[in-house]
Amino acid sequence: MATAPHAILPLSRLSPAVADWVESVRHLTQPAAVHWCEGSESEIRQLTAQLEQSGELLRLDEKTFPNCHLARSNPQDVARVEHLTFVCTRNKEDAGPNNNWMAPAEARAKMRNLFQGCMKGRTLYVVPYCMGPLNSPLSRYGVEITDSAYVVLNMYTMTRMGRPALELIARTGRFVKGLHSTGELDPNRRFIMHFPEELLIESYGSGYGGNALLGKKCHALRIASFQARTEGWLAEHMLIVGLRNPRGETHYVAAAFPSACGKTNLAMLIPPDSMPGWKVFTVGDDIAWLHPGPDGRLWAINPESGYFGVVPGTNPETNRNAYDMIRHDTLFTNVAVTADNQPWWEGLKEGKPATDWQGRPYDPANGPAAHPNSRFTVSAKNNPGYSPHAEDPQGVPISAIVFGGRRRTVAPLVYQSRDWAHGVLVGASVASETTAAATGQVGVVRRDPMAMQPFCGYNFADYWQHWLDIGAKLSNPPKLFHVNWFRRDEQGRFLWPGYGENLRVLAWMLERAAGRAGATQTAIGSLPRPEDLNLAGLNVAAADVQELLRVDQAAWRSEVGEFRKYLAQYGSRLPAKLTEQLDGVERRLG
Ligand code: GTP
Ligand code: SPV
Ligand code: MN
Repeated sequence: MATAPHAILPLSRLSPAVADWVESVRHLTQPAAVHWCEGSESEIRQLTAQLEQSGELLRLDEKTFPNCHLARSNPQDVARVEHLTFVCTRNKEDAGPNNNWMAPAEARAKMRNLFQGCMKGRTLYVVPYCMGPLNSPLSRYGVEITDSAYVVLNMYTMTRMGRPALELIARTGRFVKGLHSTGELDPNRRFIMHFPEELLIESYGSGYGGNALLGKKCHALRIASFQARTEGWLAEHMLIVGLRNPRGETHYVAAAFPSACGKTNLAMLIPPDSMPGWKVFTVGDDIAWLHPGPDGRLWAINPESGYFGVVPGTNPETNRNAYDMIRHDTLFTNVAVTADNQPWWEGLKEGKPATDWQGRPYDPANGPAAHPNSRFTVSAKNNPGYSPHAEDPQGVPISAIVFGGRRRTVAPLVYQSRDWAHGVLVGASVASETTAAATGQVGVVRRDPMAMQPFCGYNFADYWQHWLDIGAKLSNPPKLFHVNWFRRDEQGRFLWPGYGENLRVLAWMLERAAGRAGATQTAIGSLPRPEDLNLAGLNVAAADVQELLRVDQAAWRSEVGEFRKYLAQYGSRLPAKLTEQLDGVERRLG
C-alpha cells in the first residue's frame, strides 16, 4: 500500500503556523541548528547518547538500574521559582492577588531582551506535544521551543510528543506556544511568564521541572485553568485514582494536595494486607482536567503521560510500586550515587551514598545526600498499577474530590463538606506547610486554595465563582472532602501512618458517597467516628485515633478568623456565596 503523502512530509512543513513561529524565534535567538522532534525511540536514544557523551547525563549501574540516568542541575536551579513566575493579563485584576503580574508589553520587552541571541552555538529543539490521549476531544496541543536536550527527554516521557501531535496541530490550528531557554541559569536573569490571553508562555533562565517542562504547570495548569473558565471545565492540581472494592465496584477519586504533599503516593497506593480484596489503579499523579459530562457527572482525564515525582521517601514499605517502577528506564535528577553507581536518596533504607546530588564526595555536614526536591521522570506505562482506563478519551467519572494539606495541627484526618458550595469553601481554605518543591523557606504554613496557589492562571475570586458554577451544572456531583495525613504530636511524631493505610480513609469516603457510612456532624463538616472507619489490623493507639478525629473549637475559631482576613484581599470580586459559607461555619463554631 502506498504511504499517505503527509506521512513523509518533513515536520517543518506540516503546520505553517508552527513553522512561521519557529522561524521568528530562530531569528530572535540565533541557534546554530534547528531540530524538529519526531518523538521516535531512535531519536530519543540518540539524544540520550549525545548527553552521555557531553557528561550532562550519567548512566547508572546497568545491571541493577537498566537504562537509568542521572542529571545534576545547577545548584541554583533545583525547584520552581514562584517569585519569578508571572501571569501577564491585560488587566491586573484578572491575574488577581494570588499571582505576580506584569503588563504584557513590559513582560514581552523584558523577555525579548533575554532571548535575543541566547541560542548562539546551541540547538533549538521544536517539541510539538499533546496534553491528554491523542484520540481525546478533551486533549489540548502545544509546541515548546527549547535549547535544552534534557527538557526534550523529559517532554518525551511526560507528554505525547512528536509527529502525531504536530499532525493534530496542523489539522486543528490551535496550540499553546511555549518558548524556553536555559540561558545562563542565573536566578537574577530568570522569569517564567504567562500570557493566557495569547496562549503564550515564555521561560528563561531555568532548566528545572515546572519552570522548564512547559507542558506541565505552565500549560496544563496556568494557561489551561484560564481557558477552562471560559469553556466550562476545570484544570486542577489533582491526582486521579481508581479504587476497586472487594465487591468489585470501581470508583474514581481526584485529590488536590500541594506540591510534595502526597499526590503521587496516593495515586499509586498499595492496599494494606489487612484490607484484602481492594485494588488501586493510577490514572494520574499531578494534574486533572475535569469536564461536566452529559450524564451530570464530572469526568476527568490526566493530560500527562508520565510522572515527574519526588524521589526521597520512596522505599518498598512506603510504596512498593513506585520503588519498582523507578528501577528501570528512569531519568533521575539531583539524587545521590552509591560507590557502585546506583542512585541513592534519603529514606531508601538500603545502600549508602558515596557522592551527593552536587557530585561531591558525600559529607553529612553538607546536608542531605539527595536534594529534597530530587525527582524521577518515568513513563506511566512503567507503573504496575496504571489504570486500563487511563487513556479513555472521555476520561473517568469522579465520585469524590479530596482537598488536603500538610498540617501538624488543626486539620483533622478527614472531614466531609455539607454540600458542593460548602466544599468549595473547604477547598478554598486549604493551608499547608511549604515544601522543597519551590524555592524559599520550607515548613511554613501558607494558604494554598485547592493546592492551586502557584498554578491558577487567573484571579482566585473568579476561580471560586467558577467552581460554584460548575457545581450548579452537575446533577450528580462528586462529594467533597478534606484530609490531612500529616498530623503530629508535640514530639513531632506522625499520628497517622499514611501511605497504604490512607485507603481506610478513602474507603470511608466512598461509603459516604454511596450513602452507607456513618459520621458525626461538626461545625466544619462530617467526621467519621472511630467505629465508622475500618481500623482492623491497624497499629494506631486509640488515643491517637481520637486526636486525629478531634475538632478543636478554639483552634478552628482562630483558623476561620485567619481565613476571613485572607479572603478580604479579594474585595468585591469574592463570591457572596463563599462568604455565606464561611459565616455558616463561624456560626456553628459558636
Ligand atoms: P508534587 O510532585 O510536588 O506535586 O508532589 P506530590 O503531591 O505528588 O507528593 P509525593 O507523593 O511525591 O510525596 C511527597 C513527600 O511526602 C514524599 O517524601 C513522600 O514520601 C511523603 N508522603 C507521601 N504520602 C505520605 C503520607 O501519607 N504520610 C506521610 N507521612 N508522608 C507522605
Ligand atoms: C510541583 O511542584 O507541584 C511538581 C513539580 O509537580 S514541578 O514539575 O517542578 O512543578
Ligand atoms: Mn505537582
